[in-house]
Amino acid sequence: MPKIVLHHYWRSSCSHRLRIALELKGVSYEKVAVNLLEGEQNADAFKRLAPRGYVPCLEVDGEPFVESVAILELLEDLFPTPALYPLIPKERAHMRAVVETINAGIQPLQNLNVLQRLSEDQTVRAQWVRHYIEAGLTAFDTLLGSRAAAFCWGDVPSVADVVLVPQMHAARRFGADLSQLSRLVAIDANARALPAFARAEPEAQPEAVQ
Ligand SMILES: N[C@@H](CCC(=O)N[C@@H](CS)C(=O)NCC(=O)O)C(=O)O
Repeated sequence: MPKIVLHHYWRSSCSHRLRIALELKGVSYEKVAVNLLEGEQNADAFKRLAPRGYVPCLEVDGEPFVESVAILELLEDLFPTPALYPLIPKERAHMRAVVETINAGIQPLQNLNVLQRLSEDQTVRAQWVRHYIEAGLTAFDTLLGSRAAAFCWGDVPSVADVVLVPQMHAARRFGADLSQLSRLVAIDANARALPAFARAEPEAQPEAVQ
């Protein structure tokens, strides 16, 4: 078993994705907290691991990896069971597309330094974020089509749930309107009822501020 170290922030949705995947796959790992509100992501020591100054960063036997979705694929390769991606190429491509509606279509637009550059006004920031969350999650739900059941892709958790749950957490935090997204609300609740998802929750991290 390689030595795995996760550099993360408790409320970062990209970090939350990796905690879920590591827990689902039963991988033992150490956590190093990076406090984004105190600017620790911009410290030289952290930027030597993650040059853009973003969490998460995952060290595998001392080798740093960045970009959470690339890391999810690395974890799938290193720890294939339980599988979080479909094996059928077209289904795998559809799942990657669903993942990107959040990874590329929502998360970058709610990122801390983007909001700081956008406006000092919390109301402006909230309206901006809610727009992208509601539009992106609506597309996510449509793309799931008839695959959705207890989870996004049928009856077992997949990488689609791994990215959905952190995004739903952020949606609630930013006050997005989820009234038209009852299917995603139910899937999110089903996933969070599982111990692996519960252990990965932001509020379950020791440094969480309530
Ligand atoms: N595409 C990157 C995005 C990483 C990212 O945006 N991380 C956020 C937290 S979720 C961050 O570290 N923000 C620090 C900042 O904005 O200064 C990934 O998926 O890992």
